[in-house]
Amino acid sequence: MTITITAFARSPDGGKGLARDTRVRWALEEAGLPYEVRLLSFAAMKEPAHLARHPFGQIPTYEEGDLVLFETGAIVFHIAAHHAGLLPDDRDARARAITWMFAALNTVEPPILELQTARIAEGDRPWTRERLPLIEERIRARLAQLAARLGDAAWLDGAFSAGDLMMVEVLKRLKMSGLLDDYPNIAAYVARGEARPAYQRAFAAQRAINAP
Ligand code: GTB
Repeated sequence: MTITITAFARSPDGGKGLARDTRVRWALEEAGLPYEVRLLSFAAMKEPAHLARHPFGQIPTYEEGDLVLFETGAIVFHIAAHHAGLLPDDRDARARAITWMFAALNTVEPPILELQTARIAEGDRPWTRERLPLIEERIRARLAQLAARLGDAAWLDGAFSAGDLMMVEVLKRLKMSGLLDDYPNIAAYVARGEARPAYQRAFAAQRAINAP
């Protein structure tokens, strides 16, 4: 069955792979699944045809026959649950890998998104100067905890999993901030994820559309 995802017709990041279609492309590449992409302008994302796929008018979405999904956590989990390569077979190891997916989205990503909002959307507000160090401190606290858990392991829990895919996707947004510099094992973890051939294919595919 054909899989179709949606993505920005032109991502504001100019092909740096920061928009969330990259994590879905990466999961599809890890699973060895071909897919098509429907490119959308910002205006088209708010039109009824797309709102029927995504109630919040965002990308990415995922279509497979009659199934339509939104939310990258749900999409990556669906891919991982039905295809080999992203979740272990062992019941307990599988549950732990899923836990890391939730940890990435619910515990690590929120302060990183706050930083982006403060810098970009609220950068000209008078409170931003005082707020930024507070947000950075919350991010550092999470990075320190994650660095302690990761130690010198290659991945978070044994073999590479959808938990690592999601964690690397969330962390890579910090690369430009310099915040990863104090956590060399996390920086190496992100680089390890990005070096995977499946990630490279996903990155190249979005870059082919978005690079200026
Ligand atoms: N929780 C949802 C998920 O995980 O699927 C969040 C989806 C989401 O935020 N989608 C964004 C979107 O559609 C694109 S990824 N935004 C348009 C809108 O809400 O109207 C966020 C994003 C956008 C651009 C960059 N960038 O250029 O650097 C990075 C990340």
